[in-house]
Amino acid sequence: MTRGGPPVRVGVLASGRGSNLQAILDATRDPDFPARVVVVISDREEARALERAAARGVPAVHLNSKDYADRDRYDRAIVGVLAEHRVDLVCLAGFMRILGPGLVHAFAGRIMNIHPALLPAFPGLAAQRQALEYGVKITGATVHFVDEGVDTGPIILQAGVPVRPEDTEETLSERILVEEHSLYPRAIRLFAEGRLRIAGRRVLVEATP
Ligand code: DQB
Ligand code: GRF
Repeated sequence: MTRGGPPVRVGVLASGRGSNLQAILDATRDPDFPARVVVVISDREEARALERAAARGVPAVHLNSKDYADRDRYDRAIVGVLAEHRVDLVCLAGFMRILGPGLVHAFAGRIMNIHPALLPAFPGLAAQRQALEYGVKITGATVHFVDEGVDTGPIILQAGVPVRPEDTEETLSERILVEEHSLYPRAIRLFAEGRLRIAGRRVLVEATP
């Protein structure tokens, strides 16, 4: 099938392992996928995510927050790199720094994050451990738009994952990660197809035109 318009240009922000980045890169190998990763930015020089980007010939940029006087200046450096690469959509994939209002507004409605729980349950850090400690029977993964709060933005897609009695944080995280890897590319595709509409707290998924 031929597609409408040029591919959406995605910038990925990642701090660590980069398995979600890898899932996105793998999805974009399909020439029919309507988006391309054009830059990967990390706050950590040793992030595996930067190696994964470089291995695919995608520009990999390390921005050290210690080189900037405050959060706003650091965020402005991120915006600069995103703008330089003409990024349309920003995807946080294990990015461990909170985005300040300047960055959020510069890309309003065009920043996504993936969280390893069914939001609004278990926001913040160590969501899988929080779910185990609470004793829920079902947790999961959420892709949401990013707003000025932490893990509070409008929800795009969710997938449920059972908690097993024998689970540890590691086994549960692994089961959730499988869902994350299919969820994130689906959300990016919907965005790139122009099918996501934010209506207050709700994200409406429109039919294929
Ligand atoms: C995260 C949720 C929480 C943290 C990091 C990532 C966290 O508490 N880190 C320690 C503090 C680091 C710092 O001070 O920078 N999930 N930005 C906005 N909204 C979000 C989500 C994540 C990252 C940045 C969001 C985010 O929902 N504005 C990923
Ligand atoms: C994932 O569990 C994601 O939900 C969370 O951070 C982790 C990142 O893993 N935001 P990876 O770096 O994509 O492998």
